[in-house]
Amino acid sequence: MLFSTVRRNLTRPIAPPLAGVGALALVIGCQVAAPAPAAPPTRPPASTLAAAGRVFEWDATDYAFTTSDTLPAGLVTIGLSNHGQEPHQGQLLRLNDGVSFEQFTAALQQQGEGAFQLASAEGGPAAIDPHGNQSITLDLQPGSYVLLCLIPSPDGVPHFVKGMLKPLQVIDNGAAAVAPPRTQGTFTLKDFGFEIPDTLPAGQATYRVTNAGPQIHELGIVRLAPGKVAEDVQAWYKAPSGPPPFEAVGGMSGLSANHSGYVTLDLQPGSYAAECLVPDPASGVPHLHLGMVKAFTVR
Ligand SMILES: [Cu+2]
Repeated sequence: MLFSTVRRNLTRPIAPPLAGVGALALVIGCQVAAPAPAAPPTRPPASTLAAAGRVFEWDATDYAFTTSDTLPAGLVTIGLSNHGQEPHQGQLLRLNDGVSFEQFTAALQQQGEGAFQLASAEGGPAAIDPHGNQSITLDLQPGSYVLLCLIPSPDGVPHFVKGMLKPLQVIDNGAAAVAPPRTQGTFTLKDFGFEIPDTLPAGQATYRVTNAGPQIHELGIVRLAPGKVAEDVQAWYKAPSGPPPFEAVGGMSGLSANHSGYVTLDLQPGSYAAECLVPDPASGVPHLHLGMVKAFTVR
């Protein structure tokens, strides 16, 4: 009963064997985007934050996280490497003041993502396929946090039920603030769409990701298989059969409205899509099917 209850409310209600990104089909050809304005050379957030001891490398396996138990408040960079055989994400939630980890996990078992009302979504590395890695940078407030992976296995059971759920404490250690990473632009998430350029440059670049709300949104990034378009991704989530027509390459996990973070991408040339699999609370329909899928080209 626990599993079925959770599944009914899951982010990925159709329990695809893999999580990734969706993509809408308005792939109106390859729009020739204006060349990116002469942007300053990318400076990954790690360089600034590493000197301040604010870079953390975490590991995901089937089905556990290896992480530090605490994080310093303020800007931190978190890299998540997937050593498993299934895709994994790291979703950070900050528990509302007065809510305990036990209260949250009890609610999670009973209500699935309905439990998110006891917390705020603070981002994290989005779904990455095996052998992948994603780094994000967040400005964390002190408090009690939960790290979890919402992706379901092929058996439909979400990874947080299988062990990918752990408490973390974010502690104000009085350290001096560090400068935020330099970015090459901002991606905006909203009900229901992505404001992302049609073309992004290949190679490493850092972008600010902000959620204009009002619902929780994520930025999942998938690389489309040869010949596949965004509609193929949507269709696969509606009726998953066979391997997905894409590879999950990261992005930013769920952010509550008016929350922001930084995602550092290192994309190869190709066809991609951004997707949001967070369900609409009223209908349970993933945002992917409500307009939150956008194809883009990396060149
Ligand atoms: Cu969304």
